[in-house]
Amino acid sequence: MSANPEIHSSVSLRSCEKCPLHNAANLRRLGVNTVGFDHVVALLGNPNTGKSTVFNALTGLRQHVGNWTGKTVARAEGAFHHRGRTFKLVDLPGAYSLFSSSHHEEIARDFVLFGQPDVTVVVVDATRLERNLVLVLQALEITDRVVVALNLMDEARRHAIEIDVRALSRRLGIPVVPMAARQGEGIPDLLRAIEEIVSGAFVPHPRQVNHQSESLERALSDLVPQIEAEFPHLPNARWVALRLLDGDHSIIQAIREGTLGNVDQMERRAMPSLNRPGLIEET
Ligand SMILES: Nc1nc2c(ncn2[C@@H]2O[C@H](COP(=O)(O)OP(=O)(O)OP(=O)(O)O)[C@@H](O)[C@H]2O)c(=O)[nH]1
Ligand SMILES: [Mg+2]
Repeated sequence: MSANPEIHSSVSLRSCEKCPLHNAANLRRLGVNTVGFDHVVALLGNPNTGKSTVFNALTGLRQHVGNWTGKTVARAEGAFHHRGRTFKLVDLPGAYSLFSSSHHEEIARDFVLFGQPDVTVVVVDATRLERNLVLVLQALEITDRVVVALNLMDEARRHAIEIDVRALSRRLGIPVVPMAARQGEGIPDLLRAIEEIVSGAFVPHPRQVNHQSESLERALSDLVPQIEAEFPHLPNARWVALRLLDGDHSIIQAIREGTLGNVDQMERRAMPSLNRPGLIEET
């Protein structure tokens, strides 16, 4: 066990002397105790990229992990403490896109859009970078405060896939942290990147895809003020307007029902049979 009392005050790590997470000094895993949190961090990503593995490493909880897609079906919440700040960490179901609308993808999208996370960590499969970057760029349309957790680097190395992490970070304008979460590799760097964003030490200047046309901009300038008037607390009315113009049924329905922006109500509608909590247990 660790000489550092900070690591083990709440939930113990098994055989931790050998793992790199042992070196994540100042990490205190708080399990399900999210009381009095200072910041919210969301874990977004394609299915099966290691989101729940990261979640478990940081909170000490045991979200379901396995090598097939679609294991996490609803939002799961836990907490950790790092260098004077308490974070609520939210594990989300896997999503290929924030535009498509399987129920699981809706839950992930609604949380990133309306849950107002202080940082959204997009967990990316380093062996499928190109496909995974679609979601990163979509997340950047909703929020600037994104960190890419470039996970499964051990697999990438095994397949001799080389990634210029610095260039990727520069091109995206956000931190990119190489990781092998199952082995605990990169966890301290991920914590540092999250801290730099919430403290303002790093201000992301994300690359955004400009795909708007003049007619679309006109439609948006008509629609956005109406949405803002009706839902004054929405964090990103422009994105909602884009979804409406695209005919997104779940957003249209949420507006009709008056639930737009309420993540709990929207999640219950996406998954009526949902019975939370019950997905996680402490180690
Ligand atoms: N080799 C390797 N495997 C990993 C790593 N991180 C996670 N895994 C494995 O990848 C599989 C998927 O991990 P999960 O944490 O369940 O992935 P997820 O993104 O939560 O999956 P969904 O909830 O289904 O979207 C599991 O078998 C993990 O043990 C890593 O860095 N390297
Ligand atoms: Mg999961």
